Amino acid sequence: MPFDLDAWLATRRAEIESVLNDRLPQPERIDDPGRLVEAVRYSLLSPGKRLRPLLGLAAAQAVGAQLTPAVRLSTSAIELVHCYSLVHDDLPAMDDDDMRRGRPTNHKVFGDAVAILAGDALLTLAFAWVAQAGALAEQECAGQAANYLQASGVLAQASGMSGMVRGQARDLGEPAPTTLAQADQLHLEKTGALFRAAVEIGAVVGGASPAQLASLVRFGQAYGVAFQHADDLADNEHPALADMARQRLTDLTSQAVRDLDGFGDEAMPLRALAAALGHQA
Ligand code: GRG
Repeated sequence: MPFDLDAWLATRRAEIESVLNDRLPQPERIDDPGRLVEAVRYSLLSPGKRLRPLLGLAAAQAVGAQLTPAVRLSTSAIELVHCYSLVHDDLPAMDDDDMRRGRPTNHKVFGDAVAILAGDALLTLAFAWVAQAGALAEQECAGQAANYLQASGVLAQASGMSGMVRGQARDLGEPAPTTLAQADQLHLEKTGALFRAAVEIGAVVGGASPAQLASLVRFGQAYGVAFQHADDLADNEHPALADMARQRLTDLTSQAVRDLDGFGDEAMPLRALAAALGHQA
C-alpha cells in the first residue's frame, strides 16, 4: 500500500499540538504578571506547520524507535526554539513584521518588551523540556538520559552563534547574497541549522547507530537548505538566483532521498517529506 503522508502528518501533528498545549502553563491555573504566559501561548499555539518536530519524529521512526512521550517532548522542544526565533525576528529592530501565521505578530499584541521576554521564555523552556524528556526516558529505560543530554547539546549548537543566531547576524549585517554559494551559506545557518538539529535530535533520542546518525544529519542539512531555497522561490526573494536555486532545490532533495537508501520502510515519512519539498522546484 502506498505511504499516506497526509494521514501520517495529521496524526503526528495532533500529538505535537497536545504536547505544546498541555506542557505550557495553563493561564486559568496561574498568576500571569505582565501577560507573559499569555504572550508565549499566543505565539506557540498559533497555527504553524510544526515541520521541525515532525521531522524529528520522522527521524526517530526511521531508526525504528517508538514515539514515546519522551521522544515527543524532546522533538516538540525544537518548535519552541523555532517560535522564539519568529517572535524575535518579527520585532521592529529586526524584520518589523505586523503579521505572522495569519495573526498580528506578538509585539503588535503585547508590545515589544513582552515579545522579547516571550522569546526568551520560549528558548529557555525548550531546554527544560529536553531535560524533562531525558528524565522521563530514564524512568522508562535506564541509560537513556545520555541521549537526551546529547540532544540538548545539538539543540544549543544549532540555535546559537554557530547556527541560527549566526545566520541571523549574517543576514542583518551583510548585503543580500548575489551568488548561490552565498545563499547556501546563509540558508545553512539561519534556517538549515535548526532543521538539521530537528532530524539529528530525533535520531539521537531514537537510538540511531553512528552510521544512521551520519546519514540522517546529511539528510537534515540538505532538507534545511532546500527548505529555504523553496521559501525564497515562493517569495521571489532573490530573483537573479531563481533558476539556480530551483536546480539546487531539486539536487538537494534528491540527495536527501538518497541519504535514506540504507533505511527500510520506517523511513517512508522522511522520504515523502523530502520528495514533497522537491516538488516545489
Ligand atoms: C531572531 C535569533 C533569531 C533568528 C531568526 C529563522 C529566523 C532567524 C527567522 C525566521 C524568519 C523567516 C521568515 C525565515 C525564513 C524561513 C522560515 C524559517 C520560515 C518559517 O518557517 P515555517 O514555514 O513556519 O516552518 P511555520 O509558521 O509553519 O512554523
